[in-house]
Amino acid sequence: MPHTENNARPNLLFIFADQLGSAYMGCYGHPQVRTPNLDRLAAESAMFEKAYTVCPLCTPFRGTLFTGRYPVQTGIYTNWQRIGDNEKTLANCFNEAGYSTTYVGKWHLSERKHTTWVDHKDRGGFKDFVGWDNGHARHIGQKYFDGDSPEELIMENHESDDLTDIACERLDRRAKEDKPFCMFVAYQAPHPYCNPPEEHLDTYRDKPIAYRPTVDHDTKFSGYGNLDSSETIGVKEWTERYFGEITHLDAAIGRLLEKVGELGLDKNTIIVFTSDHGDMGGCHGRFEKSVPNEEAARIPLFIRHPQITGGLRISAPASSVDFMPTVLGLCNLAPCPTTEGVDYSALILGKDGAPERDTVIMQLTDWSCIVRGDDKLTLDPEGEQAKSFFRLSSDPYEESNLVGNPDESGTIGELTALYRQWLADAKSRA
Ligand SMILES: [Ca+2]
Repeated sequence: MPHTENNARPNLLFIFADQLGSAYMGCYGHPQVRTPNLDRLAAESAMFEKAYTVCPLCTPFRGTLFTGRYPVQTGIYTNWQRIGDNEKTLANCFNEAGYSTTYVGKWHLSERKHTTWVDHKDRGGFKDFVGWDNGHARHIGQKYFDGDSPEELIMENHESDDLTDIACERLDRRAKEDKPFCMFVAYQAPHPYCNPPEEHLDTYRDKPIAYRPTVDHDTKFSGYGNLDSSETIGVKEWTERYFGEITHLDAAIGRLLEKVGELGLDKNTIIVFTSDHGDMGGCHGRFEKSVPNEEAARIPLFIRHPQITGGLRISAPASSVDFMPTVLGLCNLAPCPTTEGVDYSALILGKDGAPERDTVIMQLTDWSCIVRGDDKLTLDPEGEQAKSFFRLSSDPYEESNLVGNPDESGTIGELTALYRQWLADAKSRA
């Protein structure tokens, strides 16, 4: 019997992008980037208006996603680290509850620095695994590995298309099984260097671009995805390619969502869409991530639940540390005692007295950040020195650093104390 009936054990399809900031999506207000399929999914979902990654970098994001714990607790602060053997993972919880667990796509959560087979011990507990560890290849000719075979396979087409085919084939398999599934699909798009098909590049090429106001047009991009080290591209070409890659990703995800409907899985499948972090896109003179700026730190987050009709907008802030407790809650699984985040399932389902977080914490090796409402304070990792303070309500593009402004010293002191208390508590639970 296919597991499509509405019951207490819904399926989970968790789709996430790599380097897609919410600032670059139609449903989050971008005036130009076309994301019609994701916009539709957002309109049918509980959409978080303000979601932050816990850490704007691949591996630490993934370390938190699959443990529900902060970098200071997992020790995963940088790329090329693995989940510790003593951590209880999201897939462990779903396996114990009788779900099948499937991972499709880019993993990037081990100590290997090249595109390789992912060893069983590094798979975070996922039982069916098709993907690869790390590796960027201009999205064309991506290597991957299927299941238990170390045989190297190559994606013949654009990776977003072939990955969607693989995910659809896995959905076919899961739909025939007599148990619920937990399936993650991790796209590498729109991680630069972007290489979208011509039709999507043409949507933006040589058109007037709606840049964010802080873009520095002299910024140069280099170094990723087989670009020669001497080769650089400017903001205009970078942006055309990035926007095209996002629109192509949107089309691919549209196809995946269609498959869910064709198989009749939409009646009992929770669908999550998010990303690990964003990209600066030339703002303040830089590309890439690893900084607390909104362009890099704010991520899309929407969750379509069979019980949500007509969509829901959630203004409470969310962090990627909340993802694990929230999906466990939505699937009616027991909470995992080691997770740190807020279980937002009650809020998503409109229950009274549902918990919400007041502050969001971000961490990286050389900075930490606390956001409360529209106040955003960045500090050194131990919280001893303020680096920047912005009031996003009046300064959404973070142009006026208020550290040193005597009018703000009270708020900065208060947020610093909150951060230090949080850090002490988090360390005590590490
Ligand atoms: Ca990433």
